[in-house]
Amino acid sequence: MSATTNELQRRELLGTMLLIRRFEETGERLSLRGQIPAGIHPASGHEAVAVGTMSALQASDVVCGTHRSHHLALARGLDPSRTMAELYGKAPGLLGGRGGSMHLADFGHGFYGSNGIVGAGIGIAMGVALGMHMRQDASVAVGFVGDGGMNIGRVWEAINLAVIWGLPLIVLVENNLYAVETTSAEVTGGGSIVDRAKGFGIHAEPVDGQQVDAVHAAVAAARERAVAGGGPSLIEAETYRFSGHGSGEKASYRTREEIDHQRAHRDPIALLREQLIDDGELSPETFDELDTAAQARVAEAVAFARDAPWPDTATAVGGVGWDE
Ligand SMILES: Cc1ncc(C[n+]2csc(CCOP(=O)(O)OP(=O)(O)O)c2C)c(N)n1
Ligand SMILES: [Mg+2]
Repeated sequence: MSATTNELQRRELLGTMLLIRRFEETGERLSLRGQIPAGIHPASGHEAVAVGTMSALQASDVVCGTHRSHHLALARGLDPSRTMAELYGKAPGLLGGRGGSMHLADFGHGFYGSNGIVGAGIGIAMGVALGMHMRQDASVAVGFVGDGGMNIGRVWEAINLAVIWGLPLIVLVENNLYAVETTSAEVTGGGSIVDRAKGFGIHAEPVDGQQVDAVHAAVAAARERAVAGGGPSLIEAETYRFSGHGSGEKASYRTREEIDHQRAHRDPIALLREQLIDDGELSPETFDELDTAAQARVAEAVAFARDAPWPDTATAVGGVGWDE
């Protein structure tokens, strides 16, 4: 994969970003109606980070997510119907309906899971990268983490090990400015995640997380460096979540004006749409067709999940494959 995306690719990336947006909007609605049992952490607004990253990876690479990972799963190519079925807790879900939103995984697609423990994905990705290093695989492990997760001690332990062992690890920070209701700028000592990372000796750089091309280029370069033996990288992608921390949140920690401003000027889908139209690579009609296709795919996923059977209660104790 090249460091820049071509015309066809960029339309495909836009289609996947629309799929994510429609999936998240629908998921939030269904969660509020109680059809998806439990809340979810929607990632509307984070689409360019997910799609820009995954488009720069190879099939042999491994991705570890966070508690907010539907966008990562879909961008990695996991089946939308089985992903939605997992949110519903139904048997054909990715993990047999036993995990739910925070436990999406598909090892066959190199997706080692979303994770309810903040920061845990970096330790898992570091371990995967160690395995790749020992086997001399030309692959990388990407661990996603939020700005809040960058204040977790074990994240830095994992980064330190990756640096001293020269592991093919990419730490992808989705800095959406908040950790639940906490403003990240107020709790980030030193003021900069990238500067803190440099102190650990890891190659670190910021990227505009709302520009899919910029994310793709940064990850492609980090990947190239890692497989050439250049060690780990940290990429801090500035993004924004348009929804609350979880579905149904009544937010008092940020203003309506801020959200409206972000939606008007920093929507990654609108930015890519504009760019492609300006470059003569997309017409408004083609955009609408991509959007209609995304909505139809999500409707199909919802129907699949709604009509699917529940997991067999006889296998509930100990889980699938449990040996008495
Ligand atoms: C170890 C741990 N501490 C606290 C929590 C509770 N918690 C869940 S999400 C979250 C905020 C995470 O913020 P950030 O890393 O910025 O990710 P974002 O939600 O913004 O995507 C917290 C504190 C948790 N799940 N795990
Ligand atoms: Mg955050």
